[in-house]
Amino acid sequence: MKIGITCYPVYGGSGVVATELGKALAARGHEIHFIAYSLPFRLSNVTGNIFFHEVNISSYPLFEYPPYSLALTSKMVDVALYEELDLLHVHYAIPHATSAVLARQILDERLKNVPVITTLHGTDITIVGQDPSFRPVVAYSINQSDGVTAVSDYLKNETYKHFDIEKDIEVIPNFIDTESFYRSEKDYFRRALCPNGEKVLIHVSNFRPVKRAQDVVRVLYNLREAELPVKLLLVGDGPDRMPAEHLARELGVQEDVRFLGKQDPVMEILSVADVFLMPSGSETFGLAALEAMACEVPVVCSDIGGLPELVEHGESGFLCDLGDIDAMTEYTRELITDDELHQRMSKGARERAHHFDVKRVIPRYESYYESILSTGVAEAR
Ligand code: GMT
Repeated sequence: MKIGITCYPVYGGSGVVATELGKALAARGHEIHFIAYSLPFRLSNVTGNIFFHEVNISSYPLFEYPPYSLALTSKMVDVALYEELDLLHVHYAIPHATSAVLARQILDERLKNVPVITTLHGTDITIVGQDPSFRPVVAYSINQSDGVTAVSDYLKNETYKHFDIEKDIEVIPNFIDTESFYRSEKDYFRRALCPNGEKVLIHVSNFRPVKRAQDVVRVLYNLREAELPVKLLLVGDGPDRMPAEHLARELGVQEDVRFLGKQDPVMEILSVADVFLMPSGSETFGLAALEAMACEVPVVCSDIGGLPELVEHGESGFLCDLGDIDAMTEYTRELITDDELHQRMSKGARERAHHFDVKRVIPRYESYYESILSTGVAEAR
């Protein structure tokens, strides 16, 4: 198949999923055309059957807000026609689904039939999409897509709950390549970070308020108050990084917290960690947690959103009530003080990650593409 993929090319879960999906599909012989405003950050080399088409937006004195969605639509039309795409698969509804639906209408006029598949990822439904400035257009674009997928049952249900949706939504979870994403020996790094054999907690996110990064600092503080030897690594960057830094200083634990900024890939850093903390207020799947689990790091997270579909309480991690920092502290304490429990749950985390292996999930996308192409939805439009 010749597939056009559009995503946000920057640091973020939907971009990672879209890029890894494109790479995996290309490895299975499909021709993949990424259409985005810059090279997706996990797509370092564009070779063989992977192509990249950059969306350029012309500036014009009238444009205080340059119309990116329209430039994207035009690029989709161009690529679909000249590369003879079979379908467009867009990740994150805003504005990608809308641009794709419009592109398909333009292509219809030119007698080129290109179905649109939209994958819903998270805040496009749970937060941003519900803003009145986007809501009607999000609902319309989902309903007008030929196929719709969501990354968890939770997200599927939220979409039906908050929008008037007539379409069937197929759940296809996030995935990981467990053959290339695994815990590796990084003893020298660990010794440098923890010269006195401290345990390592880790949090990886884009530091938006929804990630509640400050809760992680509070967990570390509680553990240090209990005189447990522990360090915290914070990976990523965003609006809540500075407040988290300030909080660490205010609580006097700044010496035990390392802010590493944006890092990719995170496999090597995850390989020195003992516990992954994810206190998010909303999380449709939790790809960062899955990456940690593939590296044998048990997860202590909020019992919200799609996280219970990923983390099995007591097996691969612990689920806590949202904002319950004491519970998060207690479960983390158990994991860093009970070696037997930690070993069992590290193994459980890796086993759970296998359940979401790329080899299991990519064929589900392929079958879904085939079903959309074969139902002739596009012809019937
Ligand atoms: O909101 C983010 O953190 C980024 C967002 C995205 O769409 O880029 O991530 C969402 O999609 C990921 C991939 O499907 C999921 O694993 C994340 O759970 C989800 N984030 C949220 O729901 C907050």
